[in-house]
Amino acid sequence: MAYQLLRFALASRHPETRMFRTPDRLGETYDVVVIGAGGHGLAAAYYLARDHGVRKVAVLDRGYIGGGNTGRNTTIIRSNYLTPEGVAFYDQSVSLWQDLAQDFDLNLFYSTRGHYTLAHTDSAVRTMRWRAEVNKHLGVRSELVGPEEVKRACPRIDLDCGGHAPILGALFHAPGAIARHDAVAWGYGRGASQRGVEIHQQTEVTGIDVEAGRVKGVHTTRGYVSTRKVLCAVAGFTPRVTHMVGIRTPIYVHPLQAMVSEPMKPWLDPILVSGSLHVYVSQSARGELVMGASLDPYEVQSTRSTLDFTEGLAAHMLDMFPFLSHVRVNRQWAGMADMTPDFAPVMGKTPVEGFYLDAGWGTWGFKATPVCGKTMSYTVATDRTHELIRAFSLSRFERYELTGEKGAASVGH
Ligand code: PYC
Repeated sequence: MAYQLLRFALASRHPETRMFRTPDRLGETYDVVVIGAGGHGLAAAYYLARDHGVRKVAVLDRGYIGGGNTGRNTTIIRSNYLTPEGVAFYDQSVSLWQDLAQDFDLNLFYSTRGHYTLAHTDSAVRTMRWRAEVNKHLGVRSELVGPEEVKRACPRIDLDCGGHAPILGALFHAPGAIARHDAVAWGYGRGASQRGVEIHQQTEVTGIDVEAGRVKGVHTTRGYVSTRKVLCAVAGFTPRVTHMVGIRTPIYVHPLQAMVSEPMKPWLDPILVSGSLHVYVSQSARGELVMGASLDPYEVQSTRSTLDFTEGLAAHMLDMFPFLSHVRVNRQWAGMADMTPDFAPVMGKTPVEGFYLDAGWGTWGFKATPVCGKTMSYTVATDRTHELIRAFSLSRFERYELTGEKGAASVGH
């Protein structure tokens, strides 16, 4: 490694190509247009090209790759869900994650930490037990543990939480992990670009032509392209895009904020989540505490940050870790979360032929990036719904067959 680095540093011409090509012009026609160059859109484009031989694909983004929720989340990866459909889906994602760095030949800083969802009330303990049993039944490693195990894994925690919310137990999920979020978008972007996919940044979709119930083309700020298939993977912008094809969804958009502390020496190995205190936290490879809370309590399409959020989250962090009282917050930011009534995503075909949705990712989308790419590329390429996403169809809301995952959301919303 040292030799490689030295050779690279001394080379007169840098042999590394750019991560992805940026074509000058938008083409006139594509087999598939993907709206949204976040992890999900790029992953779908990557697997469309790699697994299905569909290479005439354009990925369009009004901003830059990974600039939406891919680059704004707190990077937690887990599969300890509540419904059998959710567990099977996210478990497949965790398996894909584990091979992704090798697949890309790119370091994603994937780090398995173990994930504790703390229970502060009897009813939370019951839900954790329920999740543990569903997980075990489906071969996913989860178990209910007592407070002493939480203390062993995280000696700096105050189990009493300042007397506000004593910890009664936790759901421990050994495969829980974190990863470098930008690198995931770059890895998928590079792999897709190498296979002929075009990535067009700063190219906003302004309209979608639908004739006789099927997609015909896409209007953008850089011209019109004709296509018979459009995949919408735009996180908090979903209602704006579905409006263009006349589809209604029950998705509503709330901001979700996060923040990081100044770097510290490593002291927090696992990922901790507290539903009652509305906190999730892990320590990154850089030593920063990466922290988030629940959604902002009002529907608004904005990525502004608020002091309210910082104060509220800091107070709850101090309940668990009073020794942090002198640690500074370095940055804060927000994303826009596509919330659904049952806290499960909306994926697959829609009433408009050729228009596919990868949406409703609320506060749970990053971990699903690889499996979304796999299942959506299959669905778009074959026009058949992938088995793993049947429970997430848009039509479930008409059939009143919801996939209730609220009890497995990272914090109470
Ligand atoms: O679903 O694990 C999760 C999560 C963590 C932060 C926000 N959501």
